[in-house]
Amino acid sequence: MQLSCGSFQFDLSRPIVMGIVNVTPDSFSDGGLHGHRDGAIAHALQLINEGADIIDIGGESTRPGASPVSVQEELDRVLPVIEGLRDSSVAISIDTFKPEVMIQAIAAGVHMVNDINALQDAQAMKAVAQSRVAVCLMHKQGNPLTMQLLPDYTDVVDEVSHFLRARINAAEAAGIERQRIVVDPGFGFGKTLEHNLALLRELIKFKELGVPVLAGLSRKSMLGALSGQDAQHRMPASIAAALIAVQRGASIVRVHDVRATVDALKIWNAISGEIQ
Ligand code: 9MG
Repeated sequence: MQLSCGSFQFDLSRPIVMGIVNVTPDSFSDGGLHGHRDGAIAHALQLINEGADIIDIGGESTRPGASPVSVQEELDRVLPVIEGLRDSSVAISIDTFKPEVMIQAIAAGVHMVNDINALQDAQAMKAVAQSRVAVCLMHKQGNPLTMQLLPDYTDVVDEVSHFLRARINAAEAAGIERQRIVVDPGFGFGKTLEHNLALLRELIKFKELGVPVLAGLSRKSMLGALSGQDAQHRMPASIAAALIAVQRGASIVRVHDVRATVDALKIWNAISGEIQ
């Protein structure tokens, strides 16, 4: 399977790693004028050095209960980081659901849009359709402020799959070629632990959608619930989850701990054939 990502072309016969860079006030600031920018760029360069294939830059937290930020605030956070990484050797992804942020990030040179809203906003769809960037269409139920209050599904795998198929069809109808599309079941986005486990157990079913599958499990609360560890101590659980996802068909894993994930995948690659 191939992924066309702006000027990058990924051959997904082996899983690839997307490293997470959150540009939020609590992430990198040392109190200085350029604390966010410099800290985020340094962190991204470290993740590239550790083997990340894609860097996902986000300026607004999407954790359950997170407060929204304005378009201008998000742009002020992410654009300087995108500009600082423009000449790096890897693909840059913008993690946003705001059309205006997508438009400016694409103009600044990103290769991918990671939209937790799956391009349901018409302006977001248009922004991606008019470009050459790849897009990750993610499923969520509700919005980050309220989504964990009462997640409800009859058959979570079936419903998420149905939603993602409809979003692929809408994206193709808008002019986004299939080779530019990735789907993601959205672990933790309006899902209970049981929903998340069902999605991971049956992840292989999402391969039927015919586009690469991205899995984001890194440090998530479902791993805390299972391991009893707080977010800072969830690396072993995150590596296990990434390996299970890859074994069940994920082509891209979105992670905080790039070096450890890359090492684990080297072992997986050594004993596996191509992804089925
Ligand atoms: C922004 N973000 C946080 N978690 C995520 C996940 O699981 N997938 C994607 N695509 N984006 C995520």
